[in-house]
Amino acid sequence: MFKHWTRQTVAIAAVTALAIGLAGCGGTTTPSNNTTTPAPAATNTNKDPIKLGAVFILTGPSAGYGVSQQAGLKVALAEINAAGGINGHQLDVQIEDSAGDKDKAINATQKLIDKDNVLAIIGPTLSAEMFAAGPVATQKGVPILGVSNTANGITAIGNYVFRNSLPEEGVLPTVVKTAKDKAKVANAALLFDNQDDFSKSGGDVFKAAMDKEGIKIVDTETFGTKDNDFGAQIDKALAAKPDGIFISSLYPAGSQLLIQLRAKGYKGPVFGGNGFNSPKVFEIANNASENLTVGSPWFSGATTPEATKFIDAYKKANDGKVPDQFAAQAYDGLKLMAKAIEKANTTTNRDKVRDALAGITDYVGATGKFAFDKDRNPVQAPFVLQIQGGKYVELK
Ligand code: 1QQ
Repeated sequence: MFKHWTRQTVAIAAVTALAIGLAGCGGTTTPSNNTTTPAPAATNTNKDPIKLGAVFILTGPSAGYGVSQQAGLKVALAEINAAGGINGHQLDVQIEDSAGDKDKAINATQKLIDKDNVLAIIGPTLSAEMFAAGPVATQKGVPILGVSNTANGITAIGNYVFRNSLPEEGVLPTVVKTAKDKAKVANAALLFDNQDDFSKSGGDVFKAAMDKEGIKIVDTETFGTKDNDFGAQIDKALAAKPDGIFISSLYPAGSQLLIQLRAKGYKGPVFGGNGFNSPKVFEIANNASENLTVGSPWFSGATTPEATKFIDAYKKANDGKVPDQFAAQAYDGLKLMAKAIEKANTTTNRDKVRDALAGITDYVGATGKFAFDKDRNPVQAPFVLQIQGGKYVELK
């Protein structure tokens, strides 16, 4: 079962883990600066670069997620290389486009392993893609680190599968509690995409959390990933007179659903899952996204030194754009992988990298204090955020 942490308990646990980690191994950190273009190797230029792969959605309707991931990863890559690389080796990341397609995710993973001979892989973007590509990496013994997969069961794919993205199981219960305690929701409608693994899993997690909190689900509706007319589902949901609506969906369908929900006159609160943690939501849904409440381990108003450093570097490299959760998790993901490779002190041994990654319990990244649990899932606590004026604002 996923532990329900608050940001405070995580802070204490991580500080304890840090103390133990430092006592045990001397603790290494990757020095870095704000440079966003790769610098030449600081010292030993004749060392071969270390090659990693990444699989992100860079085209198609859900590209907003992957384009942010690529931008976040590139900020981390520039920092790592500007600081001299990993044990004197520059880092090279081959990025492949999965387009949100399971087969393309499998092909990209196979290509990265068989042709590019990468040491490890970051991604793919969707849980559905990881369920397809994760077994390939596992079978070939290549560590694969999801930086945005939040469905239940991701790391159960196999021993080489990791994620630094907080599962919905660790986020949505906090959102549901907020719905009950602050928005006084007692009767809810639940709408989710039942074709996409993440969205479906989020629907299950929402339901379990509402059952636990005693929120009555007065209607449940499903839809497809590519649907764009939600009239029938909205009519049925509103007929049940819910005082709160919960949605688990990727942003293309989710944003249209928000627009149509408000167009049909629904004025009550709406709560969403991880798919809504993209600025694409207010780009597409505009005013209809106002007051949408979500949960996330990333808050772009975070003021820790690590978050501030990342936000500044990201803005510098991306025309002043504020990084979203997907950028932050990809940035932290590459830093975690670099730290594991440094500790494993190898350029070729994937098993050593896997073991070093599994041993990370004392990391502090842009998204805060971080540890892998024994099942290679992250230990982190979420913020509850609300879209206000086209921005995510923390709800305290
Ligand atoms: C998943 C998700 C999506 C929202 C990632 C983009 O959380 O597929 O697991």
